[in-house]
Amino acid sequence: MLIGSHKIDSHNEELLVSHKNKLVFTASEIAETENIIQKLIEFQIAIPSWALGTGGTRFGRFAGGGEPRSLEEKIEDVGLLHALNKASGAISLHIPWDIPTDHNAIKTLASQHGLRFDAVNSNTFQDQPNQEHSYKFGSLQNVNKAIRKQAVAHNIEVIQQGIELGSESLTVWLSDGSCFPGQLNFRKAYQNTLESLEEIYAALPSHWKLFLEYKCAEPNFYSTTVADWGQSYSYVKKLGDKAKTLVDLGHHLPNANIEQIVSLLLMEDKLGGFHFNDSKYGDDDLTAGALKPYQLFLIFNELVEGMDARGMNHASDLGWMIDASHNVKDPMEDLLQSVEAIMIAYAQALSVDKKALEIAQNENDVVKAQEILQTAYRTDVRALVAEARLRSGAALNPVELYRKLSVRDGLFAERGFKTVATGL
Ligand code: PSV
Ligand code: MN
Repeated sequence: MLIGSHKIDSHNEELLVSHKNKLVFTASEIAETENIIQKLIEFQIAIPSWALGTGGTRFGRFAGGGEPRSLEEKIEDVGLLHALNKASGAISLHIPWDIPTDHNAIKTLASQHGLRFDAVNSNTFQDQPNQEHSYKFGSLQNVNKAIRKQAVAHNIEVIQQGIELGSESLTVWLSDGSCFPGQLNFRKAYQNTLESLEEIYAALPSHWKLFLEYKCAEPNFYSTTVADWGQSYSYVKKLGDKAKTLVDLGHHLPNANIEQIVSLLLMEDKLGGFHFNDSKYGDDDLTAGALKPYQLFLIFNELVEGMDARGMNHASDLGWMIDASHNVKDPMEDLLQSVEAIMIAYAQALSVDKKALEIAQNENDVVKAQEILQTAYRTDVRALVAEARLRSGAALNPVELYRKLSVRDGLFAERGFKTVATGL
């Protein structure tokens, strides 16, 4: 299924007058709107191949129907999202949930939709059919050398797949850890993991990065071997320049100050990328910005400040990915909402009066500092995000157009009601 540009144009025509009025008002409130719009046009967020089907919990999964049945259909779905918002121009694959059989054909299909391949993800948290050794007691940390070797070999195979597709990074997330005190010698688990990661790191092409994602708990509930940013930092620091920490917003203990973590990792040149989502209790994988949009803004405020301090390119120097899973929403609508929330937070952060903030900080003017941040947060920037879309040939209101064109009905007709996408 494709969305022709004439459909986008006629949708935009209907909304144009009202949009332009809002834009004029926004430009009267915010300085340097042109600069912000240009940055928004360049900013792309990768869609995870595992988020296009309905998510579930251990209690069940209520498939929504019309889900992609193959990697090709997942790429088509991301192509639909990108046609609607021109801000989702990349896909992140999880191996072996998505193994390309014909790399050239897959690459051609992706480029037809204007997509590139972002980080490839390895999976040593599940056993696959015909796998020799089980990961029940961990993979890279395992006390058994043969199991560690198998997990290392899998990661190297994922790198090979990524090379074929033109990816430039590998994300390693380990479920390794322990469920009970005494189960694990923490130091040995760390050392085994480090040794395994070193072998994987050695297989990286020179221009690649390795992202080491941390998570405080689940599926192990007593200890996790890469549990927090400090532990990830300790590994990536030892591995070398190409190794960086990946921050998934749902992977912290309650009330963690994620914006501070991000700021310090950037300062140390060890921030690699992001998995965006939102949460209330744990790794809830809810739509980005659905619960804590102010936190998302504060994170972007540190990102922009920290990237500018290092002269980094906002669009390309870090990996921007969504990692979410939707139990009750149409996954495509949810992803459109996540991308929108991320773009809004980024635009708000770009609009912060940084010079005034620096003066307020140097003068210990706490009230002024709060005023500056909250002015940026409370000024409606949605017209800037919409204008970036308009100029890129995307829809002024992607969710509205998705519904108006009955995209999901079209997917039901093409794929049926009983399809189930691979993933969690
Ligand atoms: C683990 O919870 C995680 O955040 C990792 O990024 C995995 O690759 C992904 O979720 C699996 O759904
Ligand atoms: Mn993640």
